[in-house]
Amino acid sequence: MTNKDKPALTTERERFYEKIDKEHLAPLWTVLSDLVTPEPSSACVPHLWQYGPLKRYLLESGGLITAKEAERRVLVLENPGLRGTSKITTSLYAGLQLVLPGEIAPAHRHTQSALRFVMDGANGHTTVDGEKTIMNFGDFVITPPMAWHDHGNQSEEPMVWLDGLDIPMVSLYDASFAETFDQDAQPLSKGTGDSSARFGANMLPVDFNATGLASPIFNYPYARSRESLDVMRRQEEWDPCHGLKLRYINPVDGGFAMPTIGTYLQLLPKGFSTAPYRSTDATIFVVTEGRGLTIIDGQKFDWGPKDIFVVPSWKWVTHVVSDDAVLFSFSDRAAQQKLGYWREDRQHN
Ligand code: GTQ
Repeated sequence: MTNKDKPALTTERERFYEKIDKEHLAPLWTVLSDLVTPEPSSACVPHLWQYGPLKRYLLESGGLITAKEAERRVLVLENPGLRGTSKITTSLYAGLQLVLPGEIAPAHRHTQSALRFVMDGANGHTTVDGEKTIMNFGDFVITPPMAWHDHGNQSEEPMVWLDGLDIPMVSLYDASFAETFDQDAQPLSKGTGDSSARFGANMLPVDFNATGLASPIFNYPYARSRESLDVMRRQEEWDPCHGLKLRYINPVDGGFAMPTIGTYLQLLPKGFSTAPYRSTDATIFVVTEGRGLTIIDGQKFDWGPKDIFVVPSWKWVTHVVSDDAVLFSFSDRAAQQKLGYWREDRQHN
């Protein structure tokens, strides 16, 4: 489809539109070029949140409301182009969650898939369907659709993590269900580490049959993913657009860890500049280590540890790295690939 001009508005046409409007009808030809665009056209804009102020506001919210009263004490990262919609991109929600020492964010479950990426603190926990996992900096933890989950913090320090959920996708389909559990913390039915023992050692229980689309591993510890990047680095095989980039997988089928959200960890060495890249999956990046800047659609964003930035769909992106950097990222690529929408484009030789 080309970018045609819209048909002119004549008095006669206008009168017709008014007439059919009363019958809940509308002419396609006045809106077609906005509906079916020649390439992605999004209200989502590039943006960066510095971690310092984010954490200060989050701790301040800790003095205003408990995790229990809030159910989830979270500051939502709202894309400046999508204010009032609780979206960081058109299809994704992100927020920073605080659990103070001794608190519990009570058990509930919902259709929406959630990821946690731990930003601050150590030895917090999440319990997912009867199994507790301990959360430390950089750990990537998932909550599959309709899995019971509650969060707690038995450490002495505040726990802060980034939540990423497919809330806008579930809303698009009007498919949301949610329930609360009748106790704050659900009972434990499995030992800590059970899932990673069964599914995280490059083995699967004999006769295992997957029941859902989400990975049966629900904690991907940073220590292990980080070590993989360090060992891979010795080969000096850098992708021009991504440096070294790994995808978190569901070990059952090699697919994405989550049904709708793709998650990644990448290493970019000091002095590296990535070749321009764009893709249809708007992406949220979390700087886990290092410093640099990212140019998104010509706009420059300087970043340091724990800063969070968003790259909209189909905008050219280049990272320029001043100190060895590790970036965690997530997007709706898992959904787009399942639906056959996803595209990418690279500028390099
Ligand atoms: O931890 O279950 O940021 O249900 C938003 C909705 C976190 C959670 C959020 C949620 C959760």
